[in-house]
Amino acid sequence: MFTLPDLPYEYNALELVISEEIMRLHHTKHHQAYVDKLNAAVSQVPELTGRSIIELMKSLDQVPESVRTAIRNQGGGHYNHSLFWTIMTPDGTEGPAGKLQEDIVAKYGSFDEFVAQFNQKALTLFGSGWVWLTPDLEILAQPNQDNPLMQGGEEPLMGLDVWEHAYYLDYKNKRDDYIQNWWKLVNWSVIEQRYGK
Ligand code: MN3
Repeated sequence: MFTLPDLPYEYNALELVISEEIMRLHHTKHHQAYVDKLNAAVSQVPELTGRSIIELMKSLDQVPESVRTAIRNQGGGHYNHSLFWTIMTPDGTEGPAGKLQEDIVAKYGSFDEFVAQFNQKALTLFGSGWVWLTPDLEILAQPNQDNPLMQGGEEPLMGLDVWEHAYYLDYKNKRDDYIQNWWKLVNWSVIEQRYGK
């Protein structure tokens, strides 16, 4: 059985950028619902019992068709949000630093250019979805609850939720403001650790 992970901070801790109301709804309602529906789908197929969420994401093509869409959407929702909570922290952190910083600059020319390209993908993603930074430092926009693991990729370093439920109560239709503000919360120490793995 999959369970809802605790947030690594209080619900009101990100209010610089994201209100307590959004955080509570997002975690206790949206993420909880992905967990519940994922468990319901997995319970229909005994052979899937005991598989980790990463294994499920990486082997969707081997999951029986009867539950494949459910596991893609609900399992994706569970994996994506579990990562999302960890890469934010109340006041953000300085960063990135070290090898991650060097490699981002080598690839994009500057950190600001990297942020600009990431923001552009987040702003222009039509409908609901996520923008990811992959371990080879590609910026990837994917619809719905899809993630790079489903395409044979490795675990992303970080991701930004651009579903309206992530920002609408605070930002209404101004996705651009949410995206720009979100960088204030990014926990680069966690992302650097993920990059080092
Ligand atoms: Mn969400």
